[in-house]
Amino acid sequence: MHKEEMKYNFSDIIAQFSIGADAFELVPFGSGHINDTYRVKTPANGRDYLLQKINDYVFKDVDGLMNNMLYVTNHLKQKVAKAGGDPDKEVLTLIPCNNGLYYCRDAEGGYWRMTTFLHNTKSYDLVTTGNQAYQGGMAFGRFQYLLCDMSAAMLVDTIPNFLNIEFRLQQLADAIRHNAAGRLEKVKPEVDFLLSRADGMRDILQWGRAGILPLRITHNDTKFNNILLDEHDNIQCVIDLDTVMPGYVAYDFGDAIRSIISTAAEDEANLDAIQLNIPLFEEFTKGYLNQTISFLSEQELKSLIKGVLLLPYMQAVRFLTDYLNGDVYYKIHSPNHNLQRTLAQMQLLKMLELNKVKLTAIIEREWFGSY
Ligand code: ADP
Ligand code: GN1
Ligand code: MG
Repeated sequence: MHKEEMKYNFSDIIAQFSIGADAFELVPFGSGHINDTYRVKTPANGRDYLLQKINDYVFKDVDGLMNNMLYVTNHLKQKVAKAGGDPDKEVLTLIPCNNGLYYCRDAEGGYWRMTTFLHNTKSYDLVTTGNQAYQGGMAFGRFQYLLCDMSAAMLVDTIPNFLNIEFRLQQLADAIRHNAAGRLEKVKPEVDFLLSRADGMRDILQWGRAGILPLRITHNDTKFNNILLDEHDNIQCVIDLDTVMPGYVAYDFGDAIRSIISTAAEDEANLDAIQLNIPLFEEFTKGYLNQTISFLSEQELKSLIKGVLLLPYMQAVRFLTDYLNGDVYYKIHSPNHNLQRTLAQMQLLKMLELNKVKLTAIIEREWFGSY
């Protein structure tokens, strides 16, 4: 465990959750950029749990966030049970605290929550097989399907304007103006590249405002490692529900493709290694449409390709903004990590732009094939 983590009194924190176990073993877990995650093993009752310190710099309304998570998991559990599935395995289960809530505070005011640990599952940072991609499409498509009858009014925006590109561009403009970390000179070409594309990236937002696209409940962080697959690489559970809130389906489609179509990691330093794996795109699209064809409108279908270009673009804007601000948002593992991430996302965007016609044709073919 890092020195930084030694400062938490884990015994006191874990004692606040109703798990009936004193002795535990704690292992830092996962590769997320936002929360701190630990696997808690409790030899006494033989169960494992997942403990998370919620990043309250990123999520200002933890109470609202946890209410969302409870509504969403309850709704999903009911639907999964109705369909004959196993809600304990296919949906996250929150552990209540002694205070009657589903989160507790530590002595420093930090926020913690716990879920059951789902055994024999895997999450992948990089997709390698067609089946994984297909299962990913099924997982996020089914997630949207199961929530499409839940009222969006039930949920708060856990991060206001989270995937609003105009807001993200405004944040970039502010970061450029303040130049807080003194890094602006170094990233002029990247700033120019991103600003030159800004106008073409507003379509989804404009279609939404014009009522052409419906606001649905979406996941909004559909990186492939936010799905747990079982030991046979079949979908088991969609995780990381912090950003589930009203959104457009193209956001989920585009962000998932961002992590599925690239042959390299999100922060790959060797830009030549970032190529498109189009067969994986095809498989994801098949799985996604298999689950969503019954409720998507034609206009939503047309928006999917826009999401494919928008999400890597928005991610580059967000990474560059954080780089200019001095790395205050995402966890970084090297001094220029946010810049490296920006460059990788820009490279991915260039490859996607070159292949836009081909990718659009695949979506349309799979759409008509699904009827
Ligand atoms: P972050 O917001 O930091 O990305 P996640 O909620 O995605 O946090 O969790 C981080 C990682 O922990 C996931 O990528 C996954 O590997 C693992 N994980 C999360 N929840 C569970 C669970 N209930 N059971 C098993 N593993 C889990
Ligand atoms: C963050 O928590 P994690 O690593 O799943 C971020 C996403 C980004 C992603 C980029 C709340 O997700 O929006 O797409 O990093 N989550 C938040 O890897 O900002
Ligand atoms: Mg995650």
